[in-house]
Amino acid sequence: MISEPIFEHYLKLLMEGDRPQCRAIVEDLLRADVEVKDLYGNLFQASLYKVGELWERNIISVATEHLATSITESLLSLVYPRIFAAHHIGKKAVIACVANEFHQIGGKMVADIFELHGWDGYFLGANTPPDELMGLIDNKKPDLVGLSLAISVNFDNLLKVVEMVRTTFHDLPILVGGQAFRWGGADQVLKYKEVAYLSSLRDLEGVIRDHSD
Ligand code: B12
Repeated sequence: MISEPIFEHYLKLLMEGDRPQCRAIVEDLLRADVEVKDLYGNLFQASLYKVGELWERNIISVATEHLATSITESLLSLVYPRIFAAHHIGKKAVIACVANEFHQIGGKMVADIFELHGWDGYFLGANTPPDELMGLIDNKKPDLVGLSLAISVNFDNLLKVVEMVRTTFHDLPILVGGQAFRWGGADQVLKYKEVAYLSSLRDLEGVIRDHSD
């Protein structure tokens, strides 16, 4: 578990833009065998949510938020040795952020969690054009698709891509997630067959296990 003092210390360093010290904290946690979902959820996600709050209240600048984001993105790579060590089981997931969605860290975390469970996690990144996503699904033939949505303005883009995937790949399971759902709206996608909304990496692990046989 990540203690309150470690979190507070990390957050302070993150907002100061001190990447080496942030990195040292993460390396210590990894050496102490922190669970990746704990590191992602309770350190990276929680600190970025805090940064977002302070940015929204004009307590920190856009530059400070951008720096914190880029440090966090670079620290995700510290987990790669664990990801690469995972035994692969021949399952595939394609994860993408919907069109006009530039918040990509959450989707990247989701792809990493699939990898840790032995899946090939193909992460397409921010702002994925729906046609490109369809082409990749056709090419990779995944067992599951994940779609990430952080801002409510992009809800129609999510519905459009869910509709496209459902029409062409009738039974392919679709997972949707991201903080846009904090303000509701999941019911709009749940009316489609084989679509599930997940609010946490813990729930995601349960679903991955269910689809891993
Ligand atoms: C960094 C950041 C940006 C960066 C993103 C860069 C990048 N490389 O990703 C940039 C600068 C691009 C950006 C832009 C904007 N942003 Co911004 N941003 C943030 C910030 C500070 C952090 C985002 C983040 O990475 N969070 C951490 C991740 C790990 O959390 P997460 O995305 O929720 O993901 C987790 C879960 O939701 C879930 N999940 C996510 N996707 C999926 C998918 C599946 C399938 C599953 C199962 C689960 C899942 O798993 C993840 C791990 O637990 C947030 C603050 C916040 N609360 O997050 C604001 C925030 C999201 N942004 C906000 C806004 C308003 C904007 C802009 C509109 C600002 C502007 N005026 O230009 C633009 C919109 C750009 C666009 N079209 O997308 C608002 C959104 C408010 C709202 N109600 O919609 C927030 C909340 C800030 C705020 N408090 O006001 N932003």
